[in-house]
Amino acid sequence: MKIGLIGTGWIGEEHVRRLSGQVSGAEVVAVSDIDPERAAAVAAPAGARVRATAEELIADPEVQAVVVTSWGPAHAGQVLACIAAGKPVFCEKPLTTEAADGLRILEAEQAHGKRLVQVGFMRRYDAGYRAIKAVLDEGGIGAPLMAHCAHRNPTQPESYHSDKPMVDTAVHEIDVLRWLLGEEFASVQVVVPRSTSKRFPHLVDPQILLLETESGARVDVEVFVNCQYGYDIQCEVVGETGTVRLPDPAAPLVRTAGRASTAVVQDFPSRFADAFDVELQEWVDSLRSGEPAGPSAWDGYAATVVTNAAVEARRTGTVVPVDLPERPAFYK
Ligand code: NAD
Ligand code: ISE
Repeated sequence: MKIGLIGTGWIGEEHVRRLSGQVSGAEVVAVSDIDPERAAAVAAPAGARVRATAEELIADPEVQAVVVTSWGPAHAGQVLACIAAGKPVFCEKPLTTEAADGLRILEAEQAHGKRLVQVGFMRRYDAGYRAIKAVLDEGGIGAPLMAHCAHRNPTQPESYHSDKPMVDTAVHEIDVLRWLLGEEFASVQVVVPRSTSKRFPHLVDPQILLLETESGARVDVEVFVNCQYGYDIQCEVVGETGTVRLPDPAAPLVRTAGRASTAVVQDFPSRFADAFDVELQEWVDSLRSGEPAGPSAWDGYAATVVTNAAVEARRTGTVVPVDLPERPAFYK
């Protein structure tokens, strides 16, 4: 599968490296970025061409499928251009920053008649989350009633602002809990504890999302992006007859100097490295045998509707309904 990639920033470079190395059956033949020097630096080790614009890359006859790793606000136009060209597109999260743009993608893909879009919600490919999904699907803890989640980053740069905990960070829990519980969210509220002193002054941190699903299950997500001590992802689902908890990454227990300790992972590239590998391999495999099978444009749209509602909930201090239209039969 000959791939073109748009947006050669941090994750774009990681995905070029993966697609040129670990992932079998894939080759990156072209890249593009609004920063041509950056594009050239990422293209060189992969032996890829640099295309001057995203439009030129999508139109390149050698490019069979596209990866979009540009900034969130650029995703919608680039994904729509891929659909117009009839080319499969893997788009990093978020699919769109505005829900209205997500609707345009759903309409365009349905008009095309078959799935082209996959969204980069890589937690669905993490071994621990997949094990939780298997327990839930086989009824191992009965009907799920609650989930308690924490999403902690050690620090964030100054550019990270107070909507980002929802739009950039908790979007992962929003997607993975929709997938684990097999239903949509109906409402969201944001509760704000005292802020940490270890943050840029403009940022509200931590924040707690309180979500309710259509059937009345409750999910709480603590988003704490300046926790200092590491990159820590926690998830426990409580059902009628038991609970299931996301395992921490395997790490040796060290006993020395009167203490027993295990290291905490420091960043998301290490925590989810295997999930990123599996995600891109399964995407390439699905394209070679048909159409993408991972998180769909509907999943990307639904997540954005929830994050948009969460932003409003924090700003207004109210419980905000998640205004989701009926899921089209195309995405069932
Ligand atoms: P980044 O800022 O390092 O890179 C973004 C790149 O896109 C930059 O090189 C920029 O020049 C380029 N760009 C911006 N607008 C463009 C346009 N219109 N056309 C072409 N190139 C354009 O950011 P990043 O950390 O690599 O994040 C990129 C995307 O990946 C974001 O949507 C982010 O949310 C997502 N991401 C996902 C995960 C995950 O865990 N799945 C992790 C990190 C980032
Ligand atoms: C980043 O964009 C990611 O997607 C990471 O998975 C998340 O943990 C981090 O908070 C985001 O900024």
